[in-house]
Amino acid sequence: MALDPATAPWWTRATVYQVYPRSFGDGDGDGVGDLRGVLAHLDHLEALGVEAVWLSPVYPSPMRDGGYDVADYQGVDPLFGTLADLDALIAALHARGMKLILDVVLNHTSDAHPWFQASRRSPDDPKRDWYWWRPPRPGFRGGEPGAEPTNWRGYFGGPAWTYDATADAYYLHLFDTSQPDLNWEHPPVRRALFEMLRWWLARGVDGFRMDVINLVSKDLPLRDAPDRGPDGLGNGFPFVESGPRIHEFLQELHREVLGSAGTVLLTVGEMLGVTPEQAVAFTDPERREVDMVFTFEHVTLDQAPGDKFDVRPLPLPLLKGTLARWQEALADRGWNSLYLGNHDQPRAVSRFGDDRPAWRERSAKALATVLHLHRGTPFVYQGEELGMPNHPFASLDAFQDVESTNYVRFARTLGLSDDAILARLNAKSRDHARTPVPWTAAPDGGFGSATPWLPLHPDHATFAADAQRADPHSVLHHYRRLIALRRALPVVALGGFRPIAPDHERLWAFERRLGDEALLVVANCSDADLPLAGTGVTVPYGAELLLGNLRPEDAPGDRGTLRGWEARVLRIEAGRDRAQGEGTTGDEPARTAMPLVDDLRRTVRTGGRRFTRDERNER
Ligand code: TEU
Repeated sequence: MALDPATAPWWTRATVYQVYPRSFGDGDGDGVGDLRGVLAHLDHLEALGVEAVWLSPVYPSPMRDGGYDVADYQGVDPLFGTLADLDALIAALHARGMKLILDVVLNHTSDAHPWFQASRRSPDDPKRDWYWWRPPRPGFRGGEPGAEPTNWRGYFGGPAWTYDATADAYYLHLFDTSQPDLNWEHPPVRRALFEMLRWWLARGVDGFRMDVINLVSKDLPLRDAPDRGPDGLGNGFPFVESGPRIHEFLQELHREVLGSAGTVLLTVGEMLGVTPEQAVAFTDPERREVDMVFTFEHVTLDQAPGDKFDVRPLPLPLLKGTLARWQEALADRGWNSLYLGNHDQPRAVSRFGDDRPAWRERSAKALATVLHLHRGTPFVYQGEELGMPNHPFASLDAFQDVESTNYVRFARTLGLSDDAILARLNAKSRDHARTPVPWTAAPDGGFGSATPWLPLHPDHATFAADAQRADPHSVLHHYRRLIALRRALPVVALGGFRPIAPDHERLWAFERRLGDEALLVVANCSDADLPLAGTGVTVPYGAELLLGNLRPEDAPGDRGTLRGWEARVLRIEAGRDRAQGEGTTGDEPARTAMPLVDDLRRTVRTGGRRFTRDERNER
């Protein structure tokens, strides 16, 4: 897309930080993070340089699914504080030049929501059609095994239908039994949701992260899936992912809601099973749907089909090739989001890097370097900027997440031993992302509660935020530099992307180019030295190191060799890069730890218009 740095929306050069409030900071010492805990750490976010905060749900909720089971869309659960606290957070973020992206769950509510309570009461209730009610399968009685109206499996395992005795009917829930799906076919549902979204805009939120938004259009009539898995259930996902009316619904939402905002919002739709080609249609600005989508493709590569906990090795060419395909598909129209972790995924450094003590810090920086030098809007998940690893859970009863506890039951029916199940959950449970953020080395990690709802990492002192703040070579400062680089350099935000050496098993390399500005990014995704000669990477004479990830005390490789998990961002001068032979390493400094990005005025000498902080889009 020929995006002009002068007019491109603010989010093309912004980085978004995700706060999962249960685990960020505990303001009242009850063991669960809250809004006052978020307010207490705004210095951290401002120093990091993120432009927006995506806040996971804080609505009143029975908390069967961490608050993604919403009982009231227009309030705050007492566990997290009050609506006044949320208003205060919005105001405090704005005062610091940051924005708030609200997480909205529009596909389903909690079964405790008054809409569902009314709906289940009787077939004549005005809210009856707000959800998906169906009679038992013909020939079966309600509640009998096999009586479900379709054979679908839910995303958390088990049948996607539950019999409700009060209603004397089944309701559809693609997630937990306590999360009934809303019926978007029924116009009053959409009207109510859109009115609610306008209410939040009027309260000052700057955008929406839309939970599983591409599930809201179901392929009708609801019917059985052809296949059946070992649990006897069928795969109904193809009937609900990006269904027939999804584009119509999103365009209606855009028309009815987003147009009423006074500023340029950020909207990101979380989309299951979406292809890059579909993503173009969702994010092409001319179609007015969403600004970007969260794809799951790159976070489902390390698993057996249909079972995220059945972990498979992930060859580097598959991972980088997947990201490269998304870069290419959305190069001319649409926009990518970029992420390696969130509250549903294991910790990025444990999954894609190397979390052994010798490599944790450097591999976390290498992964961040690679991701943040792609084209798109990066999302940093809380703790990722500290290089937080997975939690070493010791037993199955230590897990709290509904997806994990359901999986324990399912895996036992497959005959897996408890040890095998524990190994799977220790690789993939959503709880890894949900342990408290360590702010200090104190026993409570500075989180604010003696006994937090999930335990602190036993090694939390080694990656606590305060020590990293004091250490210019920490993972934290590396993230800060990456975020600053995107904001300063149009080639990072908007430049074209070209993969290099796509089949190399250890080297992640690519080029970015905008006009006569070009960057070369190289990262060694292994713990062994990696000579560049023969890899296809050409580092031209005059290449200038913008950012590396070694510490000053680390032994540097020679110019043509990357040390274990070393990553470099090099600026190459226009016209020089193609002229040199392979393996040339030119003037590139051997020592790569210098944080040159700290003084961009010095390092960015030639051409290339720079972004300035004031370039906000107002409409
Ligand atoms: O996630 C969508 C979703 O499908 C994830 O649950 C994902 O499939 C799974 O975690 C990967 O194993 C969203 C929210 O991010 C998640 O927290 C909610 O549980 C879910 O929707 C239901 O609202």
